[in-house]
Amino acid sequence: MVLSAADKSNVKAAWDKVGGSAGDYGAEALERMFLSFPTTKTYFPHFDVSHGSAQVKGHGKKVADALTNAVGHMDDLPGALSALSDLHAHKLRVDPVNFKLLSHCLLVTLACHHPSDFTPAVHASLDKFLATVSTVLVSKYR
Ligand code: HNI
Repeated sequence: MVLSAADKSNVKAAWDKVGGSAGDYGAEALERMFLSFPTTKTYFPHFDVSHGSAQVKGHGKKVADALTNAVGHMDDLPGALSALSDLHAHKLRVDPVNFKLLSHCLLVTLACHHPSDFTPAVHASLDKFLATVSTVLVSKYR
C-alpha cells in the first residue's frame, strides 16, 4: 500500500487537529479496544485496564507519541518504526490481527472527537496510514 500525496496531507492535517489531545485519544482507543475486543487484554496481564487507569493513560501517550513520530516520517515509516517493529515482533509477539483492532479503535476515537473533519476521504487516508504503520510493525515476524 502506498500513501499518496493527498493521503499524507490528510493525515498531517488530521493529526495537527488532534494536537495536545493525542495522549488522551491514545488512551481512549486502548480502552475501546480492551472493551470491544477483550482478547486484546491478554497482552496486558500486568495492566489495570479499568476506566481511568493510570497505566492505560501512560500507554496511550506512548502509542500516540509513536504515531506522532510516524506522521512526521511518512516517507520512511520502516526507518522511523524500526525499533518498535523489533519490539512488537520479537519481544511482545503481538498477533498481527490485533493491529486491525487497535487501528479501528483509533479511527472511532478520532471520528468521535472530530466529526466534521472526519470526511470519507480523511477516513480513508487515516485508515491507509494506520494500515501502513501496522504493516511495518508486523514486518519482522518472518
Ligand atoms: Ni504496542 C508497547 C506502539 C499496537 C501491545 N507499543 C508499545 C510501546 C509503543 C507502542 C510506543 C512502548 C515501547 C517502549 O516502551 O519502548 N503499539 C504501538 C503502536 C501500535 C501498537 C504505534 C499500532 C498502531 N501494541 C499494539 C497492539 C498490541 C500492542 C495491537 C496488542 C494488542 N505494545 C503492546 C504491549 C506493549 C507495547 C503489550 C508493552 C506494554 C508495557 O508497558 O508492558
